[in-house]
Amino acid sequence: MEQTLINYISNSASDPSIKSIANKVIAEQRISVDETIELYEKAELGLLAELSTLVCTRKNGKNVYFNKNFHIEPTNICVFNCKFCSYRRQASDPLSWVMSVDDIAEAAKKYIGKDVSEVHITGGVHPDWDLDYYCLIIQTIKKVLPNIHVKAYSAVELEYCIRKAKLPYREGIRRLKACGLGSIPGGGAEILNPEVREKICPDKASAQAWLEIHEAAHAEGLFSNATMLYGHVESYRHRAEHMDAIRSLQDRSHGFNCFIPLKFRSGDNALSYLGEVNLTEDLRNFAISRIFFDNIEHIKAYWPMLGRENTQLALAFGVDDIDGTIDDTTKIYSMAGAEDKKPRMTVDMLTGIIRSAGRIPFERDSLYRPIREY
Ligand code: V47
Ligand code: SF4
Repeated sequence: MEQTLINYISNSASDPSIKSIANKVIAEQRISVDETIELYEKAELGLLAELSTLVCTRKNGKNVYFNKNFHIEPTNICVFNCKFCSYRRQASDPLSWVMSVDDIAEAAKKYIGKDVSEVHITGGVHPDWDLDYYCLIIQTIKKVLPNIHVKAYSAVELEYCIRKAKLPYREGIRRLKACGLGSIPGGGAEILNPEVREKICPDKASAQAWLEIHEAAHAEGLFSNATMLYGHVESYRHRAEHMDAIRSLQDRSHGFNCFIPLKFRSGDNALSYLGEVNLTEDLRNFAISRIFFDNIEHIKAYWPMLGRENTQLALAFGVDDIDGTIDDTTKIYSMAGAEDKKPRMTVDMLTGIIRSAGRIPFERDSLYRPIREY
């Protein structure tokens, strides 16, 4: 594999600086922010496929991971007003919802006796909720499904409820962990740059707060994910610096399980006029993130957002994780214009996508421990 790649590079017409970056990747050396921008601007798509597959194979062999999960989105009422959000509603809007503790228990009861290992909980930031309520949601689910792994609350939800409780981040996270919190999803990162946040999500947790929350979680022994919302007003430098902030934190804390590029979907939000980037840009972005993160083991393509066929294509651009079955339990992307209005995949569908891309399907748990090869 590596010899083929070296031949490919020496025969290709890539410009000299791209060749030298490629040689660094082959030699397992870290690439810089400026080199990352060069890849975004100039690298050929085929070269990015080869390099990202090399990095992916070194880390994960031919394995592609998925899990058996469902989502609970407890409310779409939110104190914040992100311009890319198609999901948030005012309390007076008929399309708003709020789940009571009983509703949460009912949602969890549907999974009693079913083969699921994870619940992913995230949603709007409700003005009346506090840390105790966030704890109660987790306790309610754990009472119904004692063995389920609870991956819950973006850093935005955590920052809000812990600040409201006037606690240090670590103490707030300790309390949630004591109630059964198992890990933290990657949402709310968007682009970790103050000027970009001012344009797309001016009022919610700052870039610094997002990083501090994840650092606090890692210090408390919880793993987490990191996302990047791309394809709106950001530049390639913003993307590279965003990834650099996450890579630097990972050097210190070692708590990120995976990196998840999220394509901005333009349906029905205040940034709809921007449109969407094309598939080539998505694939380039997956590949470059795989090449960039020498210290994060997994790159996830989130299929409800990207679509099933494009998710399969992404497996040739550094992706080794396609999230899970979801079971029609998320609205964030269907409300933002994703084609799949009922996001649900059976294990047969997930493993079929992986196998027909020439890879090995592996069910994992939420901490990426392999459960079973299919
Ligand atoms: O932070 C919101 C994104 C995120 C839009 O950790 C949008 O395993 C595109 O973080 N177009 C929340 N994206 C979801 C999230 C997530 C999803 C799947 C898996 C994991 C994980 C985490 O959704 C938000 C924001 O970046 N988002 N609106 C939109 N119009
Ligand atoms: Fe609220 Fe999240 Fe939507 Fe922002 S993206 S408005 S924080 S629900």
